[in-house]
Amino acid sequence: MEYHNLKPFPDGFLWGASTSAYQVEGANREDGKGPSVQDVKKVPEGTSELDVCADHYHRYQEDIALMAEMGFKEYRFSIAWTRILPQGVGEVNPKGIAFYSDLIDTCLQYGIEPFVTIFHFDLPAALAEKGGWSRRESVDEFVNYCRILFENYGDRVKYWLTINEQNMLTLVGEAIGTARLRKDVSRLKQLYQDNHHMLLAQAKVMQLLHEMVPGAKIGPAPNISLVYPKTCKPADVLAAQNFNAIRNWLYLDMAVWGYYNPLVWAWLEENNALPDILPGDMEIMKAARPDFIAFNYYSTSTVEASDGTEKDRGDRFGQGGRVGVPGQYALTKNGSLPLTQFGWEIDPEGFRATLREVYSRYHLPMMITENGLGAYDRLEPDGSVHDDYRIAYLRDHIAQMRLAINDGCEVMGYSPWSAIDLISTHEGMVKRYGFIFVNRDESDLKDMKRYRKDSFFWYKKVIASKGEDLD
Ligand code: BGP
Repeated sequence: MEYHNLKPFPDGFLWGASTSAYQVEGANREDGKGPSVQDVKKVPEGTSELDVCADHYHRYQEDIALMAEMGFKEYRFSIAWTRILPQGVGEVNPKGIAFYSDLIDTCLQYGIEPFVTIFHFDLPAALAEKGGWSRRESVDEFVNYCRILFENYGDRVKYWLTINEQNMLTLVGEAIGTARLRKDVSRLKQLYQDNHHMLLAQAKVMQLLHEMVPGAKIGPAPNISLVYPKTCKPADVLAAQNFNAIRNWLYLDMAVWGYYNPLVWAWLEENNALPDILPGDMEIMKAARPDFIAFNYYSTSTVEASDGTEKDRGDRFGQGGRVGVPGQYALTKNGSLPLTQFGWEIDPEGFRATLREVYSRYHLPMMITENGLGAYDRLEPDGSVHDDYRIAYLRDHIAQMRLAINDGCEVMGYSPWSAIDLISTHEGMVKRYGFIFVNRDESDLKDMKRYRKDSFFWYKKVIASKGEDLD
């Protein structure tokens, strides 16, 4: 669809950006914080440890002042479960409560809405030791943690996100350092049992927030991107439907409607991997409803029909996938899309297509909680950083988002990844995403000084013009 007169971004559109605790804060052994699975995992060879990161824990005031200078209307950050409850359950850590309380107040002083992710890949190590999400008790442990958050911050935080990228935790949990595989059940059965517990925990928490803080809003935050068929051969189209169901719709069908996606159900059944569901679980899922759908989008995926020989070799194929699933789909390169310096496909039109598809399936307002470009940025002697490639990526995605709004999609806000440089999930400090450059490298912490990249000034202009001026 083409438009001659574009509608503007809606009033109150939430422009901002995102981070997550274990990637940005550092101070991972300070002030009573307990270890999370991220703190105890072995970081990929040659990449930075997660003990200092961007040192946001000590410098958040300076960082939020810079976000305010860009004109942010919201800041999406995550709360580290192990700052609040060092062992995941039990004793509450007052210093952890105070830290996020101060961070929230700092945002509010600048008129920035805190957009809080409750859980972003950093399960308490103490709970992981016991079996993490594979245990039924994990549901109540998560609800207990959330109750503490709602009691302490519910008076100030209007927007909550349950679980960051639950679909990636299920699809590539090993790559994120979160999945712990048991010996007594198949890999598939365990992953989808864990997934069932997370879905149930999410449903309970959405209801809990609505009871405890009337008016507050909550939603899931999976990584959603449309899956294309490689060709128009019907077998490729069926393969794309399979992966769309496994990668995307399972999570949103459950969060919004409270039922298991039938294609995924049939696949799990065929493989003796159906999760154990207790009486009452499905009623809880059905009764809960999110206020919006948040999702992270980096690029689309492309698949073709499986020839039945794909093997799970444990390596990633782009974001959110391995080689494929025999009998379901085979991942393949798109072939018509440019790549980032780190080999990720770039597909702004796919962003519009994804927004259209999600909205037509679920009819809920959408919040974009991640989108961005990881690159090797260079700090010039005069303190500038010329990241025109990032500006181009963001500009093209914002333009497509505006077209999607004109297509009738309801979009609440845009919170790209990341507000400030931080440690990448897999590729260390050298893979930078931020508007703000942090002067450190993989192992040398240098002076950690903050510098405004070219994208900082550009995004400031975008926000000031309410998305009209993208040049
Ligand atoms: C998302 C995660 C983020 C972030 C981002 C970029 O999947 O929610 O935590 O890491 O991807 O990925 P990477 O750091 O691997 O480049």
